[in-house]
Amino acid sequence: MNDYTEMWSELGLNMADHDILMSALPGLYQDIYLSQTDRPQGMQYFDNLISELHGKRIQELLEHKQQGGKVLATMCVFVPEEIVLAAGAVAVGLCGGIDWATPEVEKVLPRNICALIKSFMGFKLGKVCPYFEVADLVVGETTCDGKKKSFELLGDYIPVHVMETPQKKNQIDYQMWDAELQRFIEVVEKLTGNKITEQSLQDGIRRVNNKRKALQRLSAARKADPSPISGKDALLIYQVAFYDDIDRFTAKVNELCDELEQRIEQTAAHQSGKDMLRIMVSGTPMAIPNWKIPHLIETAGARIVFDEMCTGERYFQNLVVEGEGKSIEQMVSDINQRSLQIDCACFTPNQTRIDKIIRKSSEYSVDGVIHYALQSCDPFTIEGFRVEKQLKDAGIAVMRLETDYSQEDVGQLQTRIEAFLETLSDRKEGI
Ligand code: BJ8
Repeated sequence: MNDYTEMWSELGLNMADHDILMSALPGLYQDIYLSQTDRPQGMQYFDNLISELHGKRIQELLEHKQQGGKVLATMCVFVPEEIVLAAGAVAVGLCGGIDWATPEVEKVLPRNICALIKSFMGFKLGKVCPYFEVADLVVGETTCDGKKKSFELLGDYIPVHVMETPQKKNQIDYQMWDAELQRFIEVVEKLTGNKITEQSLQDGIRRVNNKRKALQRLSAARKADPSPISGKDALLIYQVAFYDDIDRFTAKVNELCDELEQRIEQTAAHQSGKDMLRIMVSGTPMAIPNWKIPHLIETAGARIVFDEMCTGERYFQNLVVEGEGKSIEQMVSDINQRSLQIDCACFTPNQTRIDKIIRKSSEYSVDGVIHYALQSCDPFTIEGFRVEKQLKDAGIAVMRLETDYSQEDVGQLQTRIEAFLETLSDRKEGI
């Protein structure tokens, strides 16, 4: 492995704590990922990315900055990457999948706030995340109250621009979001010093759509029975999608899909996913390295075939309508239309999400749905009740789990997941 010590030190990371963080990752990755058998060859690229999580990509971002480029850090799929690219900047998603610097965080945030928010705050306060240190601007949003208020605090440590996101799928919120997108163009142009043109926005839309199309292709491959890739591997790809170089990532996902499609054609040649229960996971996004629930599900012998999360289908399910000769206003409206199809629990009402879970359960021949919410995440925890009721009414087996990033409840979760899978097996066998 390359030595990036000097780079991390120049970025001002807390080197002792960063060492502790990075020394935990290889063991965790070995246990959760590399111990899997019959993985597609194409996963090698993504394994390398994880082993270089704070290395090569950070180096690339620094090179981009040396050439005058800017880096914007984001935490939500509402933030339009198309506009960032159109101004010649790069968007990177900030992780928030592990507890960090909790005592420091709890000096500025309440204890019972969701783990994702505490985590990103901890990464900044603890100075262990090079993506935070490389970023010129954090683009926050008002999706949920916890994030909205936390971005105010985060603004004490790094420049933050907060976008007011729609809460309802109606004309008023459409117009409000349109104005927010226009304002975002101004912010990005000012930061980068680059004017967004019709051509550059059209290119940005095309590049992000290509990434989404590759991810849609991956998702389509998982429909096959047996599914040719583990849910954990698919999740990793969805997580990496937020920070890898967009065009290289798209090409690598397409290469992997070539392999998966071949696997599907030659089912007998791979054992991956054979005779396993097929599970959908739905709920709060899972940021790197939050692999706890998928690992428990798949070690219990089931296979996740669909992720109804923002680290999953919500990220790429719809494309921005493309077309030649459009004005910037028309393209912004296209981006807007797509945003209003995201079915985040921050919307009210959000029936389209439940309808989609029911529809996809059938399309992906799912045996059961595990609804996952981070503790203290009001939008997803509350919506979980409705999801459970309507799925049960539709005859779909469902279990709701609430957890955080600690390992303390692993035994309890394992027991519940195994019991749920047992009921699914009995149901399948008609017992
Ligand atoms: S579009 S899901 S990425 S907001 S877990 S911080 S909701 S209290 S992450 Fe999300 Fe955008 Fe929606 Fe997707 Fe708040 Fe819940 Fe915490 Fe959450």
